[in-house]
Amino acid sequence: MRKGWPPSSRTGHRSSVGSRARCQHCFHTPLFSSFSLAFRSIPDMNANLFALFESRFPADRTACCIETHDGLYYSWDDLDRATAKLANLLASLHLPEGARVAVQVEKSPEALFLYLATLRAGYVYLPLNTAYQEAEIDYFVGNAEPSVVVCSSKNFGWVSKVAFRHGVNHVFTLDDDRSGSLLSRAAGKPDAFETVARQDDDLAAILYTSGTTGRSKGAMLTHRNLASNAQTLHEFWGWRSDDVLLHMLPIFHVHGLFVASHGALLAGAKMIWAPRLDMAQVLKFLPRCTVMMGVPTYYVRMLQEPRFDDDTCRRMRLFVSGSAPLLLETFDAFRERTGHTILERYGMSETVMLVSNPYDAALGERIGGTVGMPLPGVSVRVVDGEGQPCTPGEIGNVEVKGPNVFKGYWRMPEKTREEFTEDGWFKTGDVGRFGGAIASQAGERAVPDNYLTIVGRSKDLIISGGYNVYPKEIESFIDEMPGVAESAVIGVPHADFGEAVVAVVVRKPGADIDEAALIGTLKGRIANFKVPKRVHVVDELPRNTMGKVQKNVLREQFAVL
Ligand code: MCA
Ligand code: AMP
Repeated sequence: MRKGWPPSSRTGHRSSVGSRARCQHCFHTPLFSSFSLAFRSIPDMNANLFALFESRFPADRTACCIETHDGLYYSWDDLDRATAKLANLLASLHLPEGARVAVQVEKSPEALFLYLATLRAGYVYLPLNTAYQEAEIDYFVGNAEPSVVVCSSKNFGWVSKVAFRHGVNHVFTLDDDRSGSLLSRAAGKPDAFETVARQDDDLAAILYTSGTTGRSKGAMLTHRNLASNAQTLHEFWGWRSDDVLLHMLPIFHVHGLFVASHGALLAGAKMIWAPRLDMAQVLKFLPRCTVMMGVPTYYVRMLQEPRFDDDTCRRMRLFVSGSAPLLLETFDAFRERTGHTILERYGMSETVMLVSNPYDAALGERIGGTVGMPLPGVSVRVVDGEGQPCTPGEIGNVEVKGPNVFKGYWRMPEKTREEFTEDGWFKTGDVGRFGGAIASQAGERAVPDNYLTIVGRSKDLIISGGYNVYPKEIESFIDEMPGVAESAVIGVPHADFGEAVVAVVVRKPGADIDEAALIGTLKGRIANFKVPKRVHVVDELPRNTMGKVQKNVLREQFAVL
């Protein structure tokens, strides 16, 4: 393994951060020992999430914090200095209070450092899916009005145009090979930085979640939301300093950026960092790991790999699944193959994690098909259409309250009000029940009354491979296409992605609609995971007496891809 922090750095060698033809690891200037003494006292009074992480850095800062799939090694010292340099760069830009830093880059340790540096400098992080294309980025930048945009060099041409059009003054590049203008500019900055003081209620991040109607909404998450959830999960999932996390998730969503990374950072545990789900790397790295997190597709694909077995998992203590429903058959097959019981949990961009199956057997067993019990400090209820609590076994709307629940939608006070009840519960849009029974191959089994089962969604949402797709957004793109009278977008079962996006299109009289051409056009306009895998052309859409499209009828009719 190549040492991320070259010995020359210890003798005070300085280099320009991020240049390609240099030493393996780029952030190094002399140690500031007095600085470490000064900032250690901050966590007591500073609600900045980064201050919490700092307070948990291991005593041995030379220990490995991140090992990459291609053999790089980053110590906790490296993380400290890299984030300090980047925070100093951000601070030198004299951004306004609460400035947003919008980031659409490939996964790399430096991308994680940029997130942490944004927190450290007191600004607000806005991660963007790498699959988003120009129309999508244009909306996010226009809506969030970031002060800084960071993109990969291959996209600089179009992203910078979008950013400048919206008045952004600072556009940097960051690539997954430690190159780009962001690191070059940070290279000359000091590698010490006093973490900016933040209040509990100050914004730490904005995560865009697509809307059932209209455009995406930015969920505003505070330092308290993230810190409280990270601490709760730390306890509830029994994180340890000798854990090794296999991190294969993308880092532009709650699951990979917050749940997985925060867990390791708070525990002072090591991460093995891979850019994406890759079976060869699972087989190579998992035997050295103790924790892994994934969306259900990860577990489906692991089971498809014949060489994946109990020996691959010999050091593992915890597999976590979430972001989409884990099929009971996957849960059972995984246990049978590996002897490990996947822990399924349930979360949202607006609430981070709210419910989880237990890690500690004293609290109960992990029950497949359920998402477990409300996390400590989080209140969850299931209510009927009138807002009255449902009895155990009765299905209703899931609502949540707690320190994890977001502050509201960015610049959408009306939408925020609609999504909360008068007494302050957030309406998740998910439908579920406490208790009741789960049907399994072995017959029905009773579920304890404090376990939640998600049975559906009141919101019109498709979750494909862990990514959310809102039909309305895709329908509006299709409806604008020549020859299209109207469309309905549905999710159908998919063995790999859980659900797949399918479009049902009504053609205008005399028009000819070609499935491949329609898909091709969409691929140029929206993120690939949102593009329908199939398009069916019909004469009319089924409607109920109120004139509403009966998507359940379409889901049945076009269930087979
Ligand atoms: C890729 N494709 C997809 C998806 N991913 N299509 C539908 N749904 C997807 N999720 C497209 C590709 O662009 C390609 O299209 C084709 O499908 C095959 O790609 P493939 O190589 O098989 O895909 P992959 O690169 O292996 O990616 C699949 C994946 C990935 C590993 C499941 O999507 C992934 O990492 N998903 C994780 C999402 C995630 O982190 N969600 C957390 C959200 P073409 O052939 O046309 O080029 S956070 C959240 O939901 C909450 C808060 C929570 O509770 O965690
Ligand atoms: P997001 O908008 O990306 O935050 O996605 C949140 C949604 O993902 C939730 O409202 C649920 O519909 C879904 N979700 C997350 N975890 C689970 C799970 N374990 N089971 C079922 N649905 C889930």
